[in-house]
Order: sequence, then structure tokens, then C-alpha cells
Amino acid sequence: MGKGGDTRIRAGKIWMDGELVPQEEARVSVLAHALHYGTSVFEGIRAYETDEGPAIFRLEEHVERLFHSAKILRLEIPYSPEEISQAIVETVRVNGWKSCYIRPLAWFGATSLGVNPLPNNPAEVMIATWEWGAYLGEDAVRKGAKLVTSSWRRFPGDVMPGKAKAGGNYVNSALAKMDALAAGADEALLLDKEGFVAEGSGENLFYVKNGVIYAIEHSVNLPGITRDSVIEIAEDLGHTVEEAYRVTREILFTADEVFMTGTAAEVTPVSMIDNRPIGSGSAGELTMKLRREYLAAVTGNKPEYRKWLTLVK
Ligand code: PPE
Repeated sequence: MGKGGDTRIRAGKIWMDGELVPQEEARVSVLAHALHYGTSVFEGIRAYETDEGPAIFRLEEHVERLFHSAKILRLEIPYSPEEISQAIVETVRVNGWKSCYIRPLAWFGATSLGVNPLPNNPAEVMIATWEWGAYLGEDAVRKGAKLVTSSWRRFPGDVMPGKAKAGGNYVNSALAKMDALAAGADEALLLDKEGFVAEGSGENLFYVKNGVIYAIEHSVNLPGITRDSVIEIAEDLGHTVEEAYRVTREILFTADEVFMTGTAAEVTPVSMIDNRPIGSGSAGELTMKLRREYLAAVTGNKPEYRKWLTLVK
């Protein structure tokens, strides 16, 4: 899934409403409500290689967020959270991945069209898995990602539900991301209507100033599970972490370090925002320490964070 080259997804067997089917056979109707109106909810989860085989990181929290997203959209998932969790484990196991990205998706199907999705309850559900490397490329992970402020603003909570991981929300993210790439950057920085920093197209944001770690919070942001994990890890390492509200761009320009978190992005340093180098203009020291600790936690190399892992075997 990098830039250029063969970008086809190889998902092996996909779980479709209770059955594991080859990718080519995992099909939906062109009349699916979600395809027309973006009325789907999804999750992004990762499984990592550990000394006890693949382990899924914070499965319970991701499945809980999937159900919260569905509730916000009045979408009925016709399975229990336990059933979805089991199906996720089974899909990873059957495909034999050592590590992979996991994408559960629930959507309003094709019973009827017209804006009202409710005749299409209950939801159709699928779980796909594939190998996915560094989200913003290997260079970004080593040297830091380049961000540009997007001309697309993050939508307020009375326009779209940012706390739901809903398909339609990602039109906003996709527009911002495409423009950022066209401008030669790696990722978009999205501001709210008042100009306060919200998040990236698919990541939460942090900055470091005078040794204190600030976790940017905004009512429109997705409550990141990576963000939550990194806060706990940083505090366990003895660092002070504060939630920062109403952060403006110049606070980031003058920060010592900036980094992004997300399931796909993991912990990715930011070296440049709007053509201004952040700190030294390379990956921040504390950022890289947190990245190492996070990667150690997700791969089972930190006993205190084994509580976050669900073994696949
Ligand atoms: N904000 C947004 C808008 C977002 O999409 C993500 C995850 C996050 C914050 C971080 O959340 P968490 O993964 O729980 O730490 N973005 C997912 C989708 C990426 C994609 O391109 O698709 C992800 O990282 O899986």
C-alpha cells in the first residue's frame, strides 16, 4: 500500500457475515446504502508478531469503539462484541499472518435506497486482514513526516460525528490527504473552523515542550487507542503528559518535538510543518523513545503491557 507500484490489497480470506471466503468472492451489491451515502462504520486494528505467535493489540477496545460508532449511526450489528472479537481472531489465524492490519467494517446494505438507511438494518459485516507496513513510509518513520495545514477544515461535531469511525467522515480525511500529497507533504494537519489544531487525516497529534508531553485533545477528534496507549506508556516512563486543548499552529511550529499516533501510523515523528522545521528538523529524541517503547509493548516485549494483547493461537 505504498506510493506507486503494486498497491493491490492481498487480504486472503475475508470474514463475510459468518463465513470465511476468498477475497475475490467477498462482494457487496452496487446498491448498498453505504456505497451511496457513506453509512458504514469501521475499525483499524493491528496484530503483531510475538514470541507466542501473532497477538492482536487492544482488541476489546477496538471492538467496543466499533459498537459505539454503530450506535451513533443507528446501525445494528447483528453479532455480540464477543462474536466479532472471535471472528477477528479467527480471520487472523486462518490467514496465517505473523503480523497484519485488521479492518472490520459494518454497513447499511442494499435492501432499499433513499437517504433513510434504517430499512437496511441489521448491518452487513466483514473483517479483512492484510500486511501493512509503515503508514507514512519508512522515511517518515526514520526522519520525520512533513505535514501541511489543510485548506479542508475538520468538521464540527454538529456536522459529522468525529467520535464515530464512520465511512462518510473519511471523505474529509481523503480530501485533506490527497491535497497534502499533491503539495509534496506526507500528511495533512486539520484545523477546526476556528483554526485550532484537530488531528491528522488518520492520526492523533502530540507535541513536546520543555520536557512535557502534550496530547492534543479536541471534541471533534477520534478517541485514539494508540494515543491512550502512548499516554500510559509515557507516564509509566516517568514523563508528565498533559491534555492540550485549543492548540494553535504556532504552538506546534515552536514545539521541541511533534509526533502522530494511530493504529496504522503507530508513533510517527513529525519533522516539518508548513515548511518550518520542528525542533532540530529531524525525528525527536523523546518521540523515538516512545516509538521504541510502543513497539516493544505491542510485540509482547514489555510484561506490564501484555494485558493489551490477545493471542491468536
Ligand atoms: N484520528 C483519525 C481520524 C483516525 O482515522 C485514526 C485512526 C486516529 C485518529 C487514531 O486512532 P487509533 O488508531 O485508535 O489510535 N486511523 C485508522 C485508519 C487509517 C487508514 O488510512 O485507514 C488507523 O490508523 O487504523
